[in-house]
Amino acid sequence: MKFSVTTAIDYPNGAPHLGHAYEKIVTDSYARWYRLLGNEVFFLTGADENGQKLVKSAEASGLSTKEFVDKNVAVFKDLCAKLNISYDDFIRTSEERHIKATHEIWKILEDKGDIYFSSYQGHYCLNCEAYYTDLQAPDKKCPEHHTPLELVEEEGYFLKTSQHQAWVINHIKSNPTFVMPDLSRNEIISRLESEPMRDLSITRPNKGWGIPVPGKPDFVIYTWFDALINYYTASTVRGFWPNTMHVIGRDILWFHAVIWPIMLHAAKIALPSQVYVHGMVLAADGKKMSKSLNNGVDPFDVIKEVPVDSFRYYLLRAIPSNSNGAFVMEDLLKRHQSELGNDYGNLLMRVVKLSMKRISGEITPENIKVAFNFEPLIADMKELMLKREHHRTLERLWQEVNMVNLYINDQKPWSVKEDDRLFKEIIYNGLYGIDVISQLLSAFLPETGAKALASLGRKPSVLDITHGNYTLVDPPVLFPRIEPKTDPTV
Ligand code: ME8
Repeated sequence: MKFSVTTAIDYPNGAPHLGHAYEKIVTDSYARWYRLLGNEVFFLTGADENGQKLVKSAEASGLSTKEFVDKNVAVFKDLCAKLNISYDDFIRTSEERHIKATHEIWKILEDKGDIYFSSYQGHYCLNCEAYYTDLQAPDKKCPEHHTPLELVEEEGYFLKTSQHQAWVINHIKSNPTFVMPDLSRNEIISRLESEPMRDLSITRPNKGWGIPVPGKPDFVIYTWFDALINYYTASTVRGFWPNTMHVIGRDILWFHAVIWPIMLHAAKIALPSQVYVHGMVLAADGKKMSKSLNNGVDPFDVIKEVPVDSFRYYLLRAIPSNSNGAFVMEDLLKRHQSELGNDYGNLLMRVVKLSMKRISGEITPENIKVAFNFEPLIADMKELMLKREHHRTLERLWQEVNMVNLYINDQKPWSVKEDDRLFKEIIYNGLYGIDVISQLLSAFLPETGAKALASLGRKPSVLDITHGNYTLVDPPVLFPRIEPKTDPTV
């Protein structure tokens, strides 16, 4: 299957925060999972550079907008590298390829009569780069940021979104996996059914930043209109549109589940297959992370304290895939110690070491009575990933880690003194368990999977559960004991 998976493209108006790290890790795991199963995957991420708020933040920093954006994008890319994010393309919306594609879609919609000139009055949040209706913000405060909305009155160009309201409701209702999970699907249906849509204002006065409207240099294209097009720009040339899963946070659901499908539908372009909405990572106190509350966590600080895979594991397993969850450093350290270090790391260490001590580093499956069948595990994991429940997928995998541990504890290979055949059988089964588990784990914890497989003489590739030979080498300590040194709360 050819399949593409995307993150939202981030606003580079500061350093990346924990929410950005979370979304990239989640998306990366889906990309790696589908690659592991032998699919051809295109993983896209990038930066959203045309918003007016970037101009404002750049002014405050003393840099030109271009310098400011370039500097921050480099930090986002550095974070991706440190987190082992296996993206195939990083699109920046200041790039020529994106500007060209945006102009093409603008022209298609204009030629079809879907764009018209008019004036508008509405309440705007610069942080969201979005208008809010009276129903959404009766107190004229942004429901996301709780800051006063600005009354904006402008002339400009509009997209006839309102005429597609019934169509989009029908599309979401008749495609149950188009918006996942159900909580988000229901939220969007209820919003769509609660008030008539207004046409979308898709330009701003040109103040020197953004993509100019073709043939109308006094205007730039509204940042959300151009930003959404990034997915199509980058995926199409690689032959990956439209079998696409968009991974986004709740705060930008409306744009992905309503505006984007309408833009595509109006332009007669095929729709992506899914919008999967993850929850928000909250501060340890359960509140939204914010500079003013001083409760934010810097992902760079966390990975100075713990192995990157402990960070990935914690975010993937401890934060439910379908709701918000708090980031608690002590919980991360606990899981690092017990689930990763004791359950998984020690299993690898003791089976490989014991084998290397008693028999040669080469071990083959001849005359072995097989102890494990991993087919049901793989079927369960596939189903859970399809339901976009990655936290439960890891939970399920850990049942198997525990089962292999139990097998080794019950069989006590260290006390099988005389019988070399039995010793070899127990060890082989243990290694086979570690092999399959590590292959499956490599989708979520790529560094760990690769290191564990290397100590069995194998390389991560497409999932292969046939019984083969193992050439053992000394395993590394994957999850060393950690005493918390500094407080990563910033
Ligand atoms: O919204 N926990 O960019 P962005 C989890 N440029 N996810 C979070 C989060 C948190 N605490 N905070 C933010 C934008 N996110 C637009 C997207 S796409 C065409 C344009 C998620 O930098 C957020 O929900 O504000 C979004 O999916 C992503 O981070 C980028 O947010």
